[in-house]
Amino acid sequence: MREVAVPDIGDFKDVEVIEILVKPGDTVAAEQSLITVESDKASMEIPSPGAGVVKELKLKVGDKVSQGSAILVLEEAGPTAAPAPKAAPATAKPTPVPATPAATAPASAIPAPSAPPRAAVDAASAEPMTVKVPDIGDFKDIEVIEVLVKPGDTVAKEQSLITLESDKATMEIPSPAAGVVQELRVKTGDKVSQGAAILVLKATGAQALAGAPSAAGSTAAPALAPVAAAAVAAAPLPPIPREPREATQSKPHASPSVRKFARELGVDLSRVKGSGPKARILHADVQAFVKGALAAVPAAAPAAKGGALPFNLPAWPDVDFAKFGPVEVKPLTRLQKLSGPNLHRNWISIPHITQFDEADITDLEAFRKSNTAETEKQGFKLTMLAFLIKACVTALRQHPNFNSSLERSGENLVVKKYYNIGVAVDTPDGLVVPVVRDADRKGVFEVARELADISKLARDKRLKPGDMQGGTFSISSLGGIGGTAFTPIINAPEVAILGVSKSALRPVWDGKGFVPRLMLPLSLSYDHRVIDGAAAARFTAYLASVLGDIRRTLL
Ligand code: CAO
Repeated sequence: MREVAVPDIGDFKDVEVIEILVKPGDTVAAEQSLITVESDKASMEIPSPGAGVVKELKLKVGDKVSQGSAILVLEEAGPTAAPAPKAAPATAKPTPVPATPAATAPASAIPAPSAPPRAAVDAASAEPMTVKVPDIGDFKDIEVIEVLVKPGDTVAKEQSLITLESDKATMEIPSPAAGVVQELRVKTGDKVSQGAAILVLKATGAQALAGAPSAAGSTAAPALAPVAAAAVAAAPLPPIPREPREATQSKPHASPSVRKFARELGVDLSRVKGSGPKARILHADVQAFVKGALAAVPAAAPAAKGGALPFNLPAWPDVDFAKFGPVEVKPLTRLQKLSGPNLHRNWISIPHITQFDEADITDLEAFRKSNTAETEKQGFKLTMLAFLIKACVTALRQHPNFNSSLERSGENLVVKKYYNIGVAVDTPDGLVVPVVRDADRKGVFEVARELADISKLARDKRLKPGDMQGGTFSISSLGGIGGTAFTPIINAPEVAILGVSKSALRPVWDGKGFVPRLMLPLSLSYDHRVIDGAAAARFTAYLASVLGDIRRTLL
C-alpha cells in the first residue's frame, strides 16, 4: 500500500484539481493519469508512479494542491514497469520524461501560475520585433493547437498568443509586451521548438517596455528579451509525456483558457463537439454550444413545435387532441409569444424560492379608505398597491440586495441606488410589467395616480418599450381577484418579486383574545443565488411591519 502524492512541481503552488480521472477500485497502469491540475495558463495531468488498484482518494475536484499533497492510496501490483523516482519514491511523477540525457534536470518543473513562460523576443531588434517561442527546456516539436491572435490585433502584455500542447500538458504562451500584431509566423498544426518565430509585434509605446532591463548592455534597443528569457528560464514548459492521450482517457480535449471559459459559462465540455484538429474544443465551439442551448429554450416552449428541450429532457408531447374531442385552436397573441420565452428563461435559469408571509393591514386599510374620497375628487383611485410600492421601497432600502442584479459573468452583484418598481398588469392580450420610476421620490398619491395611468396605457396597448425598462423590483398583485398565495416568476435581471394575494379578515390572537384583523398574504420569490432564505424571511417580516405601521415609510 502506498500513498501517492503530488510530485515536485517547482513553484507551482495551490493549483486547482480540475479533474479526478480514477476512482476507488480502479486498476491503474504505471503512467496512467490520475488527476488534472490547472492554473490560468497551463494544465497538466499527474500520472501514476506505478501500477495497482486505487484504494482511497485523498482529494476532490476543486481542492488546491501543492507538492506533497496526497492524491490517493494505491495498492501496488508487485514490481511495476515504472522506474522508481529518485527523489520521492512515493510520489507520482508529473510526467514521464523523454529518454534524453538532458531531460533529467527539469523533469518535474512546470510553470508557476503567477509567472508563465513568456514568449521571447528578438533582443537585438528595434520595433517591430519578432516574438519567439521561449526556452522550453529540452522539448521540441510541440504542436501549435491554437493561434489566438491575428494580424492587426492589439495585444496586451501577458495576453496569450498561441497554445502549445503535448499529449498531457497544454500551455499558452503570453506576449512579452503590449503591441499590434503585424504578421503571424505560425499556424495551427505547426510543430515548434525554442526560438521558433511566433509573430512580428509592433510594440505600443514606452509602457510596453517599462521596467525591462536592457539587452546585453544596449541602451537603445527595446529591452524585452532579458525579461522574457529570465521568466522562461525560471519556468520551463511542462515536460512531455510519452503516452498518447487515447491510450489513457477520453476527456475533452481543450486548452486551459477554453476550460476556464467553459467553467465560467457552466458548460460541460464533454457535451461540446470540438472542431479543432483531433476534435479539439476551441473557444468558438464553446460559444456555439451556448448559443445553441439558448436558442433551444424558446424553441422548446410551444408544444406545437415539438422541438428538443434543453437539458436532454424528452421532447414535448405532440398530441392530436382532436382525436379525443372537439377543440378550438387559438393563436397566441404577439405579447404572449414575446413574454412566454422570457418567463420560461427566467423560470429555468433562476433558482427560485418563494417565501410566504402575511401583513396586518387593518390600520393601513382604514387609512387608505379615509383618503379615497379625496383622490377620487382628483380623478384617481387610491389603491392598496400604491401603499405596497412605498412599503417595498422602504424594505428595499433596508435590504439593498433585493434591489440588485447579478452580473452576467456571475462575478458581481450590481446594487442599484434607485427604486424603479415594476407592476404586473393583466391585459386581454397578456401580461405586461410597466415601471413606476423613482418611487422613493414620489408620495403615495403620486404613485397611485401614476399606477392608474400606466395600467390604463397597458390595457389600451399604448405602453412604450421604455415604460417597461429599468425596473429594479417587481410586484404582482392578484389581490383584486383572489387566492391565498402563489409563486411569482422573477423578472430577470431583477432578483426578487413580491406577489400579493387577497386580504381577508382573520382571527388574530392579541394576547388576551382573538380579534378580527385584515391580513394581507405576501409571496416573495427570490433568486437563491443572491438571497438566502434567512434574508428573505427578514425582508418579508420587515415589509409586514412597515405595512402594519405605514409611518415606518417615513423613517
Ligand atoms: N386584497 C383585497 N382586495 C384588493 C387587493 C388585495 N390585496 N388589492 C386590490 N384589491 C381590491 C381593490 O381595492 C379594488 O376594490 P374596489 O373595486 O372595491 O375598489 C379591487 O380589488 C380591484 O383592484 P384593482 O385591480 O383595480 O387595483 P390594484 O391597484 O389592486 O391593481 C393592477 C392594479 C394593474 C395590478 C391590477 O389591475 C392587475 O392587473 N392585477 C393583475 C396582475 C397580474 O396578472 N399578476 C399576475 C402576474 S403572474 O402571471
